[in-house]
Amino acid sequence: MTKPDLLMMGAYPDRDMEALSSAYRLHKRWEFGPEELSASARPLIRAIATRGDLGVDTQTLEILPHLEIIACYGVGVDAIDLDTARRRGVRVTNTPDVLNGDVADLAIGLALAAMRRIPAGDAHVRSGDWAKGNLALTPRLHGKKLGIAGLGRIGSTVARRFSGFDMDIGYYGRSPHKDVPHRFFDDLTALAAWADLLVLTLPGGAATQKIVGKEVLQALGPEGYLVNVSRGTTVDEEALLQALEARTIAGAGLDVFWNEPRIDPRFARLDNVVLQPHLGSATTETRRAMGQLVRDNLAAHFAGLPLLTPVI
Ligand code: 8YV
Repeated sequence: MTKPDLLMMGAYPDRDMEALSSAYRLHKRWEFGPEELSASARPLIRAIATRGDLGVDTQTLEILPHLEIIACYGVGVDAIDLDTARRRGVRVTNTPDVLNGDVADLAIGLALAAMRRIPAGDAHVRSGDWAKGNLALTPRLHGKKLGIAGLGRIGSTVARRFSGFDMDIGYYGRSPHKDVPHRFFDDLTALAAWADLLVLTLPGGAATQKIVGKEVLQALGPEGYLVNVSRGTTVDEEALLQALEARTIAGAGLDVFWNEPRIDPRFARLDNVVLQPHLGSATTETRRAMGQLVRDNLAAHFAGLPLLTPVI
């Protein structure tokens, strides 16, 4: 059987590249721009493999007349033009659940690092400044009020992780979840005003764009901390930078930004923010599971079997 033609929007780990190249005829986008996809290759492409940070734009969708499926290496599909895919009858899959634990772990790490100032403590020891004196005391994390914006799969895992910190937990979402012992807020500003620590686990996309702006940050207040492990687009970044510079909020732990990886240089000049390069799911175990799920969804599609994790 001839190998189906697969357009890869970005590289995957070697393990996945080897497995995919044995089952598909690969067209690697990073070796040419979309407009350069040869006229002869375009009608051959039946599938796309992409990543959460890359997605698939409308122009690419429109030049592939026989596209059947897009498999996303990531849970977030906000960078994929789902409306055009749906209109074209193109299926889309993602990699949910396999990364919940790692993203939640990083949320804990960013909260502790920002509130207990772990990077500053590490630098204080490495520089030898410890011999000159101790760092200032910090606020504690345990026993404080945790607000979670978006109690989905990742948000629920975050709640479970933090429940070991004896924290009151409240959450914001479109509607309350049944059988959840946490306090529901239908207003994000009200949640921020109540919380000491606000963790963002919202999906990206137009519906949540800049949902955390000046008002929410002012409500979080000068002793409040923000952790973002969702998408940079959920935050009005100018408002956040001003809030950090002016100490309108106490600090933040950020794994996602606008314009990754070339983020606003003002972040690097701040000592009350901990920065990570979008590492939420970046563990060997999780990336291996994500790659396997991408391959299993593609294999199911070409075998005419039900998709494992369909989005549309
Ligand atoms: C990326 C993510 O997919 O799952 C997501 O939505 O953002 C990440 O897991 C990953 O960084 C690979 O690009």
